[in-house]
Amino acid sequence: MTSDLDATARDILRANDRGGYTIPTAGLYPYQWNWDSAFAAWGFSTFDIDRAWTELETLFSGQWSNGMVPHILFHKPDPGYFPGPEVWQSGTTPPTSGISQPPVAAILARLIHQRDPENSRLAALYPKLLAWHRWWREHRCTHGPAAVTHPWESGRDNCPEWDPGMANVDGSNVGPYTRRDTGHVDPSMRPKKEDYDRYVAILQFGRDHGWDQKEIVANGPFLMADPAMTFILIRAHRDLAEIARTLGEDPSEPESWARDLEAALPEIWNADLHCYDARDLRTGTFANTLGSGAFLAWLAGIENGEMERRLMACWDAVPYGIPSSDPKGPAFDPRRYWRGPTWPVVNALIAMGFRDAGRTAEERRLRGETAALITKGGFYEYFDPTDGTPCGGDTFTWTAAIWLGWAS
Ligand code: 2M8
Repeated sequence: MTSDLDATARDILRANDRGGYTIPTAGLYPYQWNWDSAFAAWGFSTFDIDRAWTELETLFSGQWSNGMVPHILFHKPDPGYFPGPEVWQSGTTPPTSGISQPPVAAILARLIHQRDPENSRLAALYPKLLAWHRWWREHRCTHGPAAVTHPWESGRDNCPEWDPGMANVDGSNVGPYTRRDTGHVDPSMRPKKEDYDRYVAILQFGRDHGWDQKEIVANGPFLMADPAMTFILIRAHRDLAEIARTLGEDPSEPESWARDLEAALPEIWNADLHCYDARDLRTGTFANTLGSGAFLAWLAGIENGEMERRLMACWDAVPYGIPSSDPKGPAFDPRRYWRGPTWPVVNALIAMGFRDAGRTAEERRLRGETAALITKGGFYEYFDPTDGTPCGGDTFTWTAAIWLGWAS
């Protein structure tokens, strides 16, 4: 059984390979996405190490001169996705989006290197990773914790954490546009029209200001501190420092960036919610909602008893995986994208934290629940955590990749 699924997962990665980069799934997502691609590289590393490094190299071929690695690389035009390169207008080669995505590449490059002790390809990537991490430090960590300037930058597009920031975005003047996502999958599982109007409005602000990072952070329509991004960055900075040591480079910069983010954690501790919470940096208000981002504390090695009791109660409320929002909270919607479903890719990151904290029982439980979803439902994008129903896109790259790298 397992070996059949291993073969299917490898076939999915090969079928989604467009020559040097992998698309998340045909139709719905026809381009190279940033964190999907880093997971794809991890999956490839289990059977084709050369292809794994190539995936990361192609991802960094889209790096901007300011160090940012964009969230989408538009290698070849495809009318099946909105918003495409003509909307973002990056002015770069290849054309890209104008925002970034969770920087998991250093975390996964370190795991890939453990399978391939030869240093040359990691050494070539290292300065590019360092430049990207410096971009995060200079343009997204100016308020202390890591911030996102667009819900798409977080990777958890319509999660309830973004509701207070989105409420202040005016989406009424964006002009006509045609969504493509709702033609590929069930619209009831996707963000709503009012969400898309605001996504487009935030995009238009950045584009109309020539993607000037200082202007976007100072005056853009959306700026929220993100616990998930903060925890991922802490872990990624530390892993980058380890990579530096392996290569004989100086690890002190990424080490100090990780320490500074740790020192900023009290700013996103919501004492009423008993866990880390997103915070609107324009108004100072907390989202007051428990999401899967809070669980990534373990990925950064952050623990406390109060948080643990709260998070475990949230997990215990569903049979399958970590839900993307609290099943007992008012926003919970078990099949609507990031407002309740469980995502194998986030489970894999949380499990890395459990493993490193020596929490083998929790790691085993999360692996078992995630494997059960895939075994019963297939390699879908995400799943209903209350009954395991597969949702979103099928033959999904990062689900196949985490199967090979972790869940199998
Ligand atoms: C989803 O996001 C894109 C926009 O970036 C979309 O809905 O069009 C998110 O799940 C994101 O995390 C993911 O990287 C992307 C591709 O799988 O899809």
